[in-house]
Amino acid sequence: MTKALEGVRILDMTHVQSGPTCTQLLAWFGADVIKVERPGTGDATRGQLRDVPDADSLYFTMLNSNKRSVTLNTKSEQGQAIFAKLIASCDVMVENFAPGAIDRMGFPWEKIQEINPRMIYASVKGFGPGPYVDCKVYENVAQCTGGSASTTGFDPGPPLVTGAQIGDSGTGLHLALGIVAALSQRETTGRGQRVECAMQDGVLNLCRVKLRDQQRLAHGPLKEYPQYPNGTFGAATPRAGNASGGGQPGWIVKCKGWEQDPDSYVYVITQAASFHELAKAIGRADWLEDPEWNTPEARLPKLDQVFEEIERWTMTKTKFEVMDILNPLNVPCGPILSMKELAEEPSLRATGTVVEVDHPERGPYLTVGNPIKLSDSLTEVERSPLLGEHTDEILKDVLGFSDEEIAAAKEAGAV
Ligand code: CAO
Repeated sequence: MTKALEGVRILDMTHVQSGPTCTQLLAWFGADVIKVERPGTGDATRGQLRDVPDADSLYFTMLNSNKRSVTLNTKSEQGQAIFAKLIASCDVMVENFAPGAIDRMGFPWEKIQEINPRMIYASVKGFGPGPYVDCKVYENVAQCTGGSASTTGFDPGPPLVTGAQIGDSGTGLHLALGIVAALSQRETTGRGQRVECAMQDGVLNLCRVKLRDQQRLAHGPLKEYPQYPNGTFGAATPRAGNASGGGQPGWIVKCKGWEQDPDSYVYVITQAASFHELAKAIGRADWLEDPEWNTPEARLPKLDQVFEEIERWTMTKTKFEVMDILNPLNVPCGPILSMKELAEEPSLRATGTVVEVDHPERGPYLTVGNPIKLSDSLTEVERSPLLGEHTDEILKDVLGFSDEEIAAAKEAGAV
């Protein structure tokens, strides 16, 4: 079976998380991803948060599956000559260095286009053009500057960052889509182009509904927010705690065992269409006859009491029992699953969303496989490469170097 991106060769100049998530996805779709790393050290994440001494960290291995690694000193003269040959031989170049780093290596966009007019040059930066364009940015900075932190957490309470890596992995996803779109356009124009994603923009895109709410504020209180009707609204979209983002009220409630297990909770949505079933299930059929409770409008100012009643019931059940009872009643709900539970979940293993791969230095490890399933381009997750594992192979097969030329490049410290 072929793969969707078979025949596409990626010059992967990415490091840390945002760029590598993008090129890992492209590799899973069949692209030949050549990861260029600095000789000796490589991607800094190889050595960060190490759990096994002297072995590539999970930080690195979980973000660099299915890639080939070549070491190259892009600041040496010989290294730059090799880099230019790689640019000429690839379809896409992806990088997420600090602003201007590739230019400082001597490869501004104009030069890249000159070497290879079909090249698609994709970059992640913290910010787009504007006052912060030159800043270095990590995940949580992006969450804070993209609108996520100001709208996450409880009111009152400080802004909160989320565990989902919406700045890094989120922007990597955006970039991957841009690259695939540019590859498609190249089919008709024959030209490459620049693809740029700013982490601030990516986070804001994922916080789109919060900018929606900012504009709704001008027309009255946000009735689905916990601040309504007993709290106050300020000038900006407030933090909504665990309230449901849509028009259907939801909240996280405790389940049996919550005193010992920090994840013994379930999210329950009290959508109007199935409220009568929910009320009966929790032993409050009386609500259905009572005008104080039997319409969404009547319940809205008393949602805290509705969820207190639901919690009284859920605290007598495990989160999985709640699922088993409420799902057949069409009551949308979801257990709070821990990372341990997700790692052990058989259905995620069966679909390849959680995969175990073997690694020569560290042995077997778990990784998150491709969450995007194509019926005609199956993903086989392979381990990440060791530093420079494919240097000789790439110089020989991609660039046509002879053994003598490879030896000379090594001698000069270029690879
Ligand atoms: N050979 C020689 N030099 C190399 C090289 C190679 N193969 N690969 C990288 N380098 C050099 C770069 O040219 C750069 O040198 P200069 O500073 O002299 O131009 C240097 O290594 C380091 O690059 P950097 O500034 O990008 O690295 P950093 O650790 O200081 O910053 C980060 C890291 C992530 C903050 C920054 O790269 C950044 O802001 N990137 C864009 C936004 C982004 O992707 N952030 C998400 C990161 S994941 O949380």
